[in-house]
Amino acid sequence: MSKETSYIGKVLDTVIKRNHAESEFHQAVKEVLETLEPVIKKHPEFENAGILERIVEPERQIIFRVPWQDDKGKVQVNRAFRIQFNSALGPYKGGLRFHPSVYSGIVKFLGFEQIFKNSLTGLMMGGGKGGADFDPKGKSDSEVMRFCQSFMTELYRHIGADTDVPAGDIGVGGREVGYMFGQWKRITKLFSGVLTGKGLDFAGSLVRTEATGYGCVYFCEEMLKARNTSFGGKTVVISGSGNVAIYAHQKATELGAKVVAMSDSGGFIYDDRGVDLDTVKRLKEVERKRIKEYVTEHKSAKYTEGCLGIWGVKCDVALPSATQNELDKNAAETLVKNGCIAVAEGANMPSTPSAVNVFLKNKVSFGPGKAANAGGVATSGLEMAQNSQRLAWTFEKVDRKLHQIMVDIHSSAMAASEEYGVPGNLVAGSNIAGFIKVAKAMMAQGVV
Ligand code: NDP
Ligand code: 2IT
Repeated sequence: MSKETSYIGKVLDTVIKRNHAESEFHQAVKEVLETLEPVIKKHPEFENAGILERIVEPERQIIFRVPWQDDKGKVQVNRAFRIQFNSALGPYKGGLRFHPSVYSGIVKFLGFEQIFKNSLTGLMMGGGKGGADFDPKGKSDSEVMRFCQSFMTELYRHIGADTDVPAGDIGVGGREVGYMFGQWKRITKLFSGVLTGKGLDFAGSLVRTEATGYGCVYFCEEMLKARNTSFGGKTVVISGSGNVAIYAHQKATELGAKVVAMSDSGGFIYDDRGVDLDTVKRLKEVERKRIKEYVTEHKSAKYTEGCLGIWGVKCDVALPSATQNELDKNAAETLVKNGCIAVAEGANMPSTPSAVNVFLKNKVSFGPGKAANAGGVATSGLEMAQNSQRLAWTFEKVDRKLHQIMVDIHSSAMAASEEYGVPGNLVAGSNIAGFIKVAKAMMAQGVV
């Protein structure tokens, strides 16, 4: 084993020991560190400065109790987290996830990914993430509001427009951000850009709602351009039917593609005439119903129980946009067999490591989440900029900036992949380009 490998190996061992049984965090760290060997070779000063040891250890972790009363008057208790991972490039920035599966391993993996993603955007943002094991599904608006208020009654001590700026993620959308912002404002007497993804009437940014899905498609468009093709006439499969999936569908369709399948945690729909987005938006955004209801309105469409089956639908482009590890090796092999040429991750870490290997080996263009889904947080950064200026930019202006950021991320990841001897490998290229900026900032800021 080379010296570089053993440095990386040692850091990985420590991560596994220190963060016992947090498999998603181990997976995310391993995926990044494995690609950094050529960087450590070129920059031996990083080892002496303990850059890797520091970058895998969150600067601060906050875990707190969230008690709230349900509609029957019964007190419920959830566990909540905010991980302030790395502030080398700016205030901690990253979403909040409300889902029963949330525990420290999930929040840490997401916070770790966020460091490099935020670095790739070129904006002034460090990495953070948070959430709670609260399930908004089946809860009334009042229950969600009481939960959000109790959650913020503790979180407010730790956040601020220049300290830590949360936003949405799974289970946290405009409704939840609104309730949290209201409670934060009430406690602090301030009105500032402490959260992003706010409503358009109270200092939210145009395009933030659409940004992750649009950004993912803009990024994929660059991947397709590099193969001398485009979205025009392509058949697309998108997993999930939440915020990211819906707006990925909208943009891909606008660019001439046909989206034939979407899903939720229950199963997937297939509609060979193209999934009707208005129906999905109404079912998911307004009525908060299950995707299987789609087939009662669209008789020619078919619903299948279980999420994994969606990868069996023949397509040219796949945009996994639901959750981590939702696309495994078998699914990847099926996609390859069916002629899929590009996969761009709308979700965070949706493809398992062996699925990624299948894509890379078979020359499928593969855009990892930390690059392909960076449009959401990038537009959050644009929301912060507008809030600081006390201005609101037009839809066209924000969209143009988002588009340019996605194009730039693609080209810097490509450039890094070439410079470090893995041309075209966007996994390595994104990790390297994101990491180097953070590492250099950490070196310049001393041992902190
Ligand atoms: P939403 O809550 O809006 O939607 C999530 C979608 O994924 C739903 O369709 C949901 O189905 C499905 N899903 C969630 N958990 C599971 C699961 N365990 N198995 C199968 N399906 C599941 O979240 P977003 O669209 O915001 O987030 C989707 C992904 O994108 C996440 O990985 C998130 O981290 C990532 N992301 C989000 C960004 C944003 O700006 N919102 C930015 C960058 C990345 P169901 O309704 O049945 O639960
Ligand atoms: O994973 C992500 O990048 C997000 N959920 C968005 C974070 C943000 O601060 O907008």
